[in-house]
Amino acid sequence: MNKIILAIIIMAANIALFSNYPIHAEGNLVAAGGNESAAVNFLPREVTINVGDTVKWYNPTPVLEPHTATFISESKYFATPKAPFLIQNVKDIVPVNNASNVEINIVPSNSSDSPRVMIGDNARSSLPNVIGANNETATYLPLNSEYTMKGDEKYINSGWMWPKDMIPPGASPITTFSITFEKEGTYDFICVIHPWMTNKIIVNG
Ligand SMILES: [Cu+2]
Repeated sequence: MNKIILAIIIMAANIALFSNYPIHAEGNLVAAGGNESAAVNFLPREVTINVGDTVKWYNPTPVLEPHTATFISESKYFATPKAPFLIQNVKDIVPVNNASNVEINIVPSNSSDSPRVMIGDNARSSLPNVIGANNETATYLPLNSEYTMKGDEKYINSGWMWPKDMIPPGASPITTFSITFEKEGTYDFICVIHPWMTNKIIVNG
């Protein structure tokens, strides 16, 4: 079985603070040709495989920035990194680590029953999950999942993949995601944190 490894590359040009980092290229990775000024991208830019092959994503960037590999069938399945949640039956919300520079964002709501809204992490963005063809709710996958794609899913998300050995405190320790493709076709995917990161997998029968 063929295993393709896809990397997420941050090019040096647009990131002044980290301007000395080189392009990573390991194993069968190839650096993107053409426009090398793209700030953040998947590499290689396009992947052609056969039914039964597996593609594995990881994040080789030297900066503390997560990325996702996310397949979205309709725009309504786009998952923002953060979302507003009504606070119901919760008295106090305090940071676990008071030494950190963090504070929960609470804003007024329009609901008289739940007068407060908390801005919090959206698990549909940050954790591996799938919405199947006949579902509206998500099935959460193990961290660093190896998922077999049927091809008709509404939504498939890797969760936030961090650079290996650079997982920040409190974040889910996700560094990889794999998909085995069972059906031929062309599958576009994006990073939900940086939606301009786009790429495609072409699966031949
Ligand atoms: Cu990204």
